Order: sequence, then structure tokens, then C-alpha cells
Amino acid sequence: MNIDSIINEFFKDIVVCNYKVFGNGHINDTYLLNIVYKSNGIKDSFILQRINHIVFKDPLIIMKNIRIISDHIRIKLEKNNEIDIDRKSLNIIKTIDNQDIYIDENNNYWRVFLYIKDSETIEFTNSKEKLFAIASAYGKFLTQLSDLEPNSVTQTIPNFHNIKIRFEEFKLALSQNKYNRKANISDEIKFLKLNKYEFNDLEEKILKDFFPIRVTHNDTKTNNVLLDSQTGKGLCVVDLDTIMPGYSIFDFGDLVRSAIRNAPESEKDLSKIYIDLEIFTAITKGFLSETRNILTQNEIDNLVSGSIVITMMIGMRFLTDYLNGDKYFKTSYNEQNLDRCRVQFKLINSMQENKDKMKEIVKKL
Ligand code: GN1
Ligand code: MG
Repeated sequence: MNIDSIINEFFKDIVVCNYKVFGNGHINDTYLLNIVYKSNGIKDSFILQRINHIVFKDPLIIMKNIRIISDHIRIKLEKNNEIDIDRKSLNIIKTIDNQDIYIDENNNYWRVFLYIKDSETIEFTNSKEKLFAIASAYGKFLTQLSDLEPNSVTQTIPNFHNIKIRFEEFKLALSQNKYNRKANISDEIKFLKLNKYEFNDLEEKILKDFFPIRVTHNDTKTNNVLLDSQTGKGLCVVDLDTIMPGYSIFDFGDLVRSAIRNAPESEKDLSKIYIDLEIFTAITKGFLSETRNILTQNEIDNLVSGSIVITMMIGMRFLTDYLNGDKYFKTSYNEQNLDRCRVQFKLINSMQENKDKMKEIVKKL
């Protein structure tokens, strides 16, 4: 894979260009490019990504979704006379052949975005201010998209948050036991058996159309929001590949899952993993401050169960991938997916212990 030749498909007339691996995504390959134009000496930075087309079967559909979303947000920002709009929505850079994606000779899919300057992302933190800003950004994003017809975006991964199908995938991986890892996960299997009831109630509500289907982000980790490095305020929600019709309770829940642990996603010391109610309050406050006018009572009443269930679903996805030999999520050591799963399950225990208090906090806010 020759990155320089890929870069030449997007830029002509450049003299200096360097790039480095960027970010911590588990799926795509991401690089930061620094470029100087030959004609005028102007410097600029961009994000280059190779889309994982094993995970995203149709990268062209993703780009179509991203265009729809970014244009929609941009129009809203213009209407509100907001400043700095180029830092508040994604800018897709076209190839020199005027395409949103470049497909190389090995069938890899490449895209480029304008890099949003003076911004930072957070993997984990105990700063309530930062978590409030991140939660507000996701809340604002949901509200900005709330007048879009859900079917105007296409599903990029079918059944992404389908509880039942994720459970079936886990059971299949367990029965196949391709890598002989089943013996290492007896506690986790017990945990799932014991806690399956958490799935059942929400599954039933979803089947009964209890929640409106919205255009949702579906990957609301802390590190998918850019914060302004000067003001600390939310600038732009990124990683729009999983934008699909979905449920707000899972966007809130995945945010809680990722924001609440002040430790890496695969932390080995589980005593560090627990829910801090003050942090939960900051996240909830931020999210609700931007979504109060759109959420239904049913959605609000189920924010806490949404958090538990999405954490379980993602924990189970890590476990499934562990059984399948780490084919889906990038890993940097052998047991990382199992460690990631254990963190999620520990978090669920802590959420269950604090469920009533969490619900009380939501109610109060
Ligand atoms: C993946 O690409 P990244 O790291 O933002 C995954 C999410 C998981 C997350 C867990 C397309 O997100 O669903 O919740 O890892 N994305 C996809 O950290 O599967
Ligand atoms: Mg992602």
C-alpha cells in the first residue's frame, strides 16, 4: 500500500506532504496529512482514511449518508448565523477526478476530510466540564437530525444494534469455538445467562414500536466528538460511518458506556471500573440540555436501561470477536477483546447497583 500514490489521487501541485497514523478507531485506518501547495506555499492538514470494507460492505453508501448529514447540519448552522461553520461540520475533499472516494488497485477505499484545526478528542477523562461538552455535542447532533426522515439515510451495517441478532452471533461463535477460547470465558458466559433479562424488556419494547426511529449516530464514544482546544466547547461530531435509522436511548447509552469509565476500554484493573454518579449527572445534563424538546417520555424513561443494554451488547460483541479470533476489532495484544468485554461487564454490574439512583438523576434533570 503506497500512501503517497493515494495522496496524489486527491491533491495535485503539492511540494511537501507528510503523514502519520492518527486516532484510536478500532475499524478504519486513519492518517493525518500535512500538505504545502506548490503554487502559493499555503499549508493545510487533512484526514485520510482507508475504509474497512469488510465491516462496511458498501463504502459508497457511507459517503452518501455523510453528505446528506453534513449538508443538513451545514444548512442549519448557516440559518442560525453561526460562525466557524467549517469547523462544525465535516468537509469531504474530492479526488482529482471529482469523486468522494478513491478505489485503489487492491480494491481499498480511500477518502479525505478537511482536518479541523485547534481541536482535541478525549479517550477518557474525569473532567465533568469536558464530558458535559461531549454529551451536549451528541445531544445537539441528535436534535439537528431530528427533522430528517429516518429513511433518508441508508443502513450501513444491517442489524447493528439488533439485540437478538447480536445474541445469535455470540451463540454461534460459542458453538463453533474456532480458536478454543471457550474455556477462558466461563465467567462471562455465566454473566450473560444471569443478565439476559436486561435484554428482554427492551427487546419487547422495541418490537412494540415503543420508541421513535430517528437518524442516530450509533457510535457515540467520547473520542468521536471534537472539542475546541481553546474553549473546551463541542465543535463537531465525527465518525459518521454508522449513521443509520436507530434509537436515541442507545446513543445516550453508548456515550455513558464510554464516558463513565475513567480508564482505557480494555483496562485490566477492574477495580477502576465503576459508575461515578457525579459524572453520570454531568453527561445526562449535557445530553438533555440539547434534546429536551425532541425526546419522548418513553425515551427519557428508558435512558438508563438503554445504557445497560448497549453496554451489554458491545461487551458481547467484544466477546464474540474474541471467540472468532479477533477478526473484527483491531487489537494490540492477544486477550484484548476479552479485557474489553470484562470492562463492559464490570460497568454493567456497577450500573445495576446504581440503577435507581441513575433513574432518579434522569428524572430530576
Ligand atoms: C468501533 O471505530 P470505532 O472504534 O469508533 C465499533 C463500535 C464499537 C466501538 C467500541 C463500525 O468503533 O460499534 O462500539 O468500536 N464500530 C463499528 O469501542 O463496529
Ligand atoms: Mg467508529
